[in-house]
Amino acid sequence: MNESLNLPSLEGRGRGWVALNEEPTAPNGPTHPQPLPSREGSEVRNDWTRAEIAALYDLPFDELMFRAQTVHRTHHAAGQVQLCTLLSIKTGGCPEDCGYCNQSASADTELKASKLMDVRAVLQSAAQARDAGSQRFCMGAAWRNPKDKDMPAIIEMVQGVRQMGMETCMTLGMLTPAQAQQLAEAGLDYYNHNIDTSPEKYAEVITTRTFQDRLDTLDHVREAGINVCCGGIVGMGETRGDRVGFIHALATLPRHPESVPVNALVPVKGTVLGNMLADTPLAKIDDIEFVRTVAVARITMPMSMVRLSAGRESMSEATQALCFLGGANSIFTGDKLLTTGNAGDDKDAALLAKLGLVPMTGEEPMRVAAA
Ligand code: SAM
Ligand code: DTB
Ligand code: SF4
Repeated sequence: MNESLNLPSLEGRGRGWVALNEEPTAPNGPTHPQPLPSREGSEVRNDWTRAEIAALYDLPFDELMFRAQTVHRTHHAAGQVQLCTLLSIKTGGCPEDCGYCNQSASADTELKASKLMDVRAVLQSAAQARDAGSQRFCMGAAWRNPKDKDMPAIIEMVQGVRQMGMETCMTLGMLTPAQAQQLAEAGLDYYNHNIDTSPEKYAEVITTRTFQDRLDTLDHVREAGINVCCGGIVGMGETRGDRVGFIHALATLPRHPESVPVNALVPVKGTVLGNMLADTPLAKIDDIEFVRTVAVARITMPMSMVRLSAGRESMSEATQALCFLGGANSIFTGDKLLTTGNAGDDKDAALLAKLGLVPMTGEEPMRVAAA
């Protein structure tokens, strides 16, 4: 695969990130104490109550950060951040009506809809991401669900990216059990499918599918043996109670998602929620409330990777630093998410260097535990 596409080799993977850290404190970057033995409050539980989660949110901020760090250091390599890159492989024209999304056909945006990309172009993007130090390549399609005719190309993409030595993630909408099985056989590592918000808020944001539809696809993905990436969005005008309900729904799944993306709404003009936020700027999520959400996710899902996802472009370095302190340990890198802007490699490399954080090298805790 590498030869026919003349793709760069794996040598030098990650160098861009290390090179910018001009004065490393040790040959391999800064050193941090590694995971400590299990501590009280760090055990994995699936029986969280909403009252317990609400009480975590209510903690004094320093206590919340302390608990999140304690849990984090029990299960994760401190100071390491997983780098993932996104690519929109099929953009716009989506029949779903998600109120936050500019790829919905119901949104009044200028986004140009396009067909499924060629496999070759996808693999070229993946090679660039790998050479910029990314560990996982996440491919997203603006579909309600993939059609069976799309599956052969999708499978080639998964196989090609894996051959490059990167982990693969796809987000294609709802899956049938048979499609999940096909993706598992192709070697897909992760499937991203977000519950997005609390069960109560869900129908206010999306009317073309139900919360239960999401859970059904998550079941199909689990049954096929694919790792689950599932999270949601804060800053959609939801209440604290909705954020509690959102974390509760994730933390009481029979098995926690291996990855939990926490997105801050990117308000895009022409979308229902982007317009709402433009009219009522005070509805924007408060930075400290966002950090609290990250920390509560970390405490309630101790072994999951917590990914600081959409919204980082407009987040200060200080807020991002607090998110890392609160237990976030994964980010999307590059200039673009799917269709909207992202912080960009130079800014991120500078931020990680400033904070003494290094790209993750090891395996995720939940996968080690399952092996
Ligand atoms: N169509 C597929 C689906 O909905 O599952 C995959 C792509 S969809 C864009 C993936 C996720 O991106 C959504 O579930 C949502 O959480 C997030 N997302 C989309 N637009 C966003 C926005 N404007 N701000 C923040 N997150 C957003
Ligand atoms: C997730 O939770 N966030 C990513 C990924 N999963 C697919 C997507 C964010 C999309 C932000 C809006 C855009 O760029 O289109
Ligand atoms: Fe379609 Fe996904 Fe956007 Fe919803 S979030 S409109 S399903 S692309």
